[in-house]
Amino acid sequence: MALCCALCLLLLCCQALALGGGMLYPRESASRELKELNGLWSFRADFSAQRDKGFVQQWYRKPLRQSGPVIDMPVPASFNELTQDPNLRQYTGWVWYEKEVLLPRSWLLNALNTRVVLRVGSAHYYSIVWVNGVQVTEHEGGHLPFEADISRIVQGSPGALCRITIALNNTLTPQTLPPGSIQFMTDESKYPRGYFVQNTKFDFFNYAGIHRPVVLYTTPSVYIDDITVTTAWAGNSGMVRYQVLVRGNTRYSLSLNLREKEGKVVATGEGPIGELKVVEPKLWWPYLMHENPGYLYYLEVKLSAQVGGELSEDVYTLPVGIRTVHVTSSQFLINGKPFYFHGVNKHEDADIRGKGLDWSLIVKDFNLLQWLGANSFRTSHYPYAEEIMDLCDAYGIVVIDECPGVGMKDPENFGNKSLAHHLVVMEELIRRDKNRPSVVMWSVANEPASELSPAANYFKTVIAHTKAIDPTRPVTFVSNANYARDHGAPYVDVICVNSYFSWYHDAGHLEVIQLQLNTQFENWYKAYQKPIIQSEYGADTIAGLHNDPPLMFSEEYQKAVLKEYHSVFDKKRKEYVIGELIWNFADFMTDQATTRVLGNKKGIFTRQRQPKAAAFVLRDRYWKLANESNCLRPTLTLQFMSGY
Ligand code: GCB
Repeated sequence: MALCCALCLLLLCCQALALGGGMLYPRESASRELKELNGLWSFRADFSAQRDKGFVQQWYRKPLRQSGPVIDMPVPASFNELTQDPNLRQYTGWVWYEKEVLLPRSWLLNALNTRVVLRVGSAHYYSIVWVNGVQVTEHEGGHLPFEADISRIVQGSPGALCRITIALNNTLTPQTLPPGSIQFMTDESKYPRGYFVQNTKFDFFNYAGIHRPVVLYTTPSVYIDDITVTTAWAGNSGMVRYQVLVRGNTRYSLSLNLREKEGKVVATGEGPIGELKVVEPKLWWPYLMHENPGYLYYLEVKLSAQVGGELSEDVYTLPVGIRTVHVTSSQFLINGKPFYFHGVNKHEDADIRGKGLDWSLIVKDFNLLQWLGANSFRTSHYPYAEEIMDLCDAYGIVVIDECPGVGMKDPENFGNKSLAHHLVVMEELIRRDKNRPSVVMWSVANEPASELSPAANYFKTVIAHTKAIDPTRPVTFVSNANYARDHGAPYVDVICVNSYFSWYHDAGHLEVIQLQLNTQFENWYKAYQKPIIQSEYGADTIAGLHNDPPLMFSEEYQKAVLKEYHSVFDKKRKEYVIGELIWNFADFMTDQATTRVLGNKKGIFTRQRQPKAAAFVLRDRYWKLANESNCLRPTLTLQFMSGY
């Protein structure tokens, strides 16, 4: 057995991400077991004036039901819209979740060689986690996973009962991502004493709760902590470069098998760093660019080590797509071929569930994307669930992966504290999604106040950091600033621009769209000679509201806006426009405001996923664009190798 030396480990640590560890998606294998903790949890919102009663009374010390009344709360889900209590809908502060779980005896008996890990897919916004009353971790930020090794606590405690308590705070500050602020209303003639509201400058409801699955999983004590792959191809050979990070011991051996979909081994490797050569590789292609999109290989990593005189093995299998991404001054190339983004912007949003993961909604949305002929989306305005990203990899849906840098409108959002946090969020996002073939570009923000002077150094730093962690993907942020005053644009690889002509400007004047859009593109291109994506455009539309000639908010008006934009896209895509992403895929909930009618209505589908007239306009267009590349119509089916 080829034992690796401490030097190799050192080398790997140097090349690993700044967070110094991995965040592999929890998968079962011959060496790993998994227990999902989804379902009903006990829940209490702390309505005390300072929201600190739970800490003062140490609610984590004993079962939550013993410190006061609890209600049932589903996980994953947002807590906001599940009860009839309007105060819980708009609650800001600490809420408490608790779940009691029985652990299998096998997890506790072989303590020397079993790690038990608690992993939260995402919880919004700040989490503190206790197991059996002992704090095991805390994490800042929604939308991204975090975990804690809880072996010592559960293995040392009598019995197999494990009580998990999570305190969660949805308060946003000028330094969080996204930012927000608490405003205290002190005029007692208008507001009760102590009255406050949470203000944000982004256009979606600040749903909170445990939004993604919580799981317990095991690994052996010497384990595969992280895998990083990058891919390339030339002629008829493909290359999968890998790095494996092992923890628990410096003496181990690693063997790797790269399998094709049917299970046949196509390349093998040994050791923590290496290259696997694939003869006649099946490349990962976007949906509608190839008759077999989203082709995935499976990298099976097997670790062997001696633990207590016995052989211990860990096995982890990572899906891998072989593809390349390049940007020129006017094109976006996937596998060397020009790729045109014809897609959507989405939200994780649904009535009742809020931002909680819901498989039925996920499947419906992918079926609608397929129906629409969309080949891509942007994860506006935060990282989406890993389960969604898995389907993008498998279906060939191309993703612009956005971090929660949204609503950064004030100078105080560009200070050192915000910057330091922004860098950590990018590290966490890349750590999670770096191996995904569907992710072709990182977006570090949406519509920040990039004309403010501190934005120059801010975005220079965030983008340089992103590229330093992942040199293989282009980086952008989405701008609505004036092209001549945008201090962040010099650092991006692709210009992404949002505009709402004849909506927020020249309301109702469809006739100015073409001229203004043309000017927008020309200005940006002359200034930067970089390819441009129209990253948002659209119009609010109340389904069922009709007016012809078109008037704002009618289905006819939404169709008309789209058609005006499309005629300019058709000219400019022959030059340097490389994509169009409609705002939005579906209607979604926002804060209450005089411009929002039970939320934002710019969806081409309603919130219940029924098409408005504009959906058919877009469908005709997207299929026309797809047919230009002469490709067959594949059906989106899961290509995962059985068992993964
Ligand atoms: C935008 C924002 C998006 C909003 C949209 C709108 O520019 O990026 O978050 O929802 O406009 O409808 O106003």
